[in-house]
Amino acid sequence: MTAARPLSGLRLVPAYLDRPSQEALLAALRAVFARAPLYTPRMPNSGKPLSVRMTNCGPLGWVTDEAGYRYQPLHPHTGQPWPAMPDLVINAWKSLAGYPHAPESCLINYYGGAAKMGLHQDRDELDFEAPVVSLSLGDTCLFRIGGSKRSDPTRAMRLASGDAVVLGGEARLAFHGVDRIIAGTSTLLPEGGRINLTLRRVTLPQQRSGSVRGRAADV
Ligand SMILES: O=C(O)CCC(=O)C(=O)O
Repeated sequence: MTAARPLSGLRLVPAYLDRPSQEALLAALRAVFARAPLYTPRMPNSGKPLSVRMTNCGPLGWVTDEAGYRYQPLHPHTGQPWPAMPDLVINAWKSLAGYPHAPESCLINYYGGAAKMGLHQDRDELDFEAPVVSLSLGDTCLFRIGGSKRSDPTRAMRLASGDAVVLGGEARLAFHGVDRIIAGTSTLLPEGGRINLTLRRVTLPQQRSGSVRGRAADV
């Protein structure tokens, strides 16, 4: 088996958030969930439900359903704008992204004990100069990352509560996913499971539009 080679632009920051910051972020996210409830997203075309539940905060939210992957300003079930990003989220982007413009989307995934996410690339954004910044809360997961081709060798990393990951440079278009959640590894979420936040710039800095169709959905 070929070993995965190191990826430039992949940065793991263990314990980026200490426990009090994790608790503060969780409280802010509970307020987001009250206004923009977690829902079950569906796969393009087939409509098959994903195993994660999702919501968003920030001006644009990433959604998927039978019509495809896309960013949009409204929650698909409530029809309301996504709530603002909590300050802790914006501060994480400022300190980790190394990118001069604000994030436009914070996708929030909730993984119950059996949830996972298949290998995929994040390519529904127009600006690949901006990294994707990820924050993890709750149970540890086994995160898998490979290269820019689906067939590239992959490696697994454990992401624990409070860890941050930056996918920039060569790693920006790396295939990645979540193999599984390791139950009972954190006491942060009383209900168990894991919350992951991914912060993204969606548009090119000089432009902004109401809805950005995903490249994957456009081909
Ligand atoms: O949960 C994670 O760590 C990864 C999430 C992810 O890949 C995504 O939302 O695109």
